[in-house]
Amino acid sequence: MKLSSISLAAIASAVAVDAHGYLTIPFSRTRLGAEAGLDTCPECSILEPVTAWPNVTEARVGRSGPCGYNARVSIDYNQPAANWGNSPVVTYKAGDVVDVQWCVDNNGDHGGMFSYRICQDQALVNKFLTPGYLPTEAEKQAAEDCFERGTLSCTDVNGQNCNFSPDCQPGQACWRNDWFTCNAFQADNRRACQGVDNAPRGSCFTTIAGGYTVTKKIKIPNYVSGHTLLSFRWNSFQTAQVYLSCADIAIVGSNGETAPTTTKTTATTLVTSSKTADASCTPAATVAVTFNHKVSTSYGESIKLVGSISQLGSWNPSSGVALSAAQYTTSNPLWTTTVKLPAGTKFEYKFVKVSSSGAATWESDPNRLYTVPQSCSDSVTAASSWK
Ligand SMILES: [Cu+2]
Repeated sequence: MKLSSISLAAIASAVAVDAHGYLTIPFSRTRLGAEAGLDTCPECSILEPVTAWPNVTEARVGRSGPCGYNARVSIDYNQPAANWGNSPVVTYKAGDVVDVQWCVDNNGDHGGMFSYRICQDQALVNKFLTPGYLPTEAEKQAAEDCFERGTLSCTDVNGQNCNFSPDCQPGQACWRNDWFTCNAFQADNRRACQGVDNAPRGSCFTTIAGGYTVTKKIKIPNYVSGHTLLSFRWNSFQTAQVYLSCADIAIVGSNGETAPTTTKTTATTLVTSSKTADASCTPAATVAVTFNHKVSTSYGESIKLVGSISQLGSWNPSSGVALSAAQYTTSNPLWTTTVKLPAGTKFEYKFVKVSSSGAATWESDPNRLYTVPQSCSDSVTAASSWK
């Protein structure tokens, strides 16, 4: 039928152009870039064109590295910046099984397989933790090879379903279950990657057509580091694309022990901030969390931070934390405040615009989520823009 063939062609071309996905939990550098208003398409950090299927490890990472390069906005996430990479966003315990999540856009659910990886060579990883240093392509590939060796196998988690994608046939390179699998992208009743959770559209943030969460469990390896990286890699089934992103994490030993100073290597000479690289310090009990929020306001309006914990008013705007407009300019409409919170505190929050008459306008759903990092640093910045 002519009409349906036209609409199918339109859908196919839309899918080929639009996409895609990125790591959201733990908070990836890409997510932080989006929340800072710097990355206008966090799902668009794409390595292309490359062989993505069926040999999922064949492609060289090139400029993308293990943390991703977003050509749309010219951001290289392999290098720390003001809003990401300076301290861990979460502390895990060796041997723990934890939830991790990525977000796939409705227009770019290409199916395929994905993996979570930790490189246990701290000297290689330190190249990606050094403010002002951009790793070379050789360093990016060396780290990527290390991350592939450090693949956190799906089957390491007891009881987790590690079924193969129905698109992989015995004898194909993709017939493996250390990686995680999406459902077949052609499946009409339970689509590809979004079929993993069957969560509603908009359950996570993408800019193109609304995102769907994809949640799995990983087992944290027996490796201790005050600051390292969790890298996410998704190989598309449908397009010649690979998606890479990474999150800054810390890992303590199963009894809470931190890394001995001997794990420091010559690469730490590149590190200019001892705060972010020193794995031997004492974890901070209280962390000063600075919220930098960009939102344009009119004269008389103010911004409050309101959330699920008592320090943030227990969802009551009149008890929320007022932000300061001391640094506000028309070109950089920055509202800011710093709140001291116990390390490890988890909460939900939103920003609220309060008019001169006292009327409150809340940000749109979903609520923002935050976990105060448990790390050596006693201060951290959370950047965001009004949504
Ligand atoms: Cu895509």
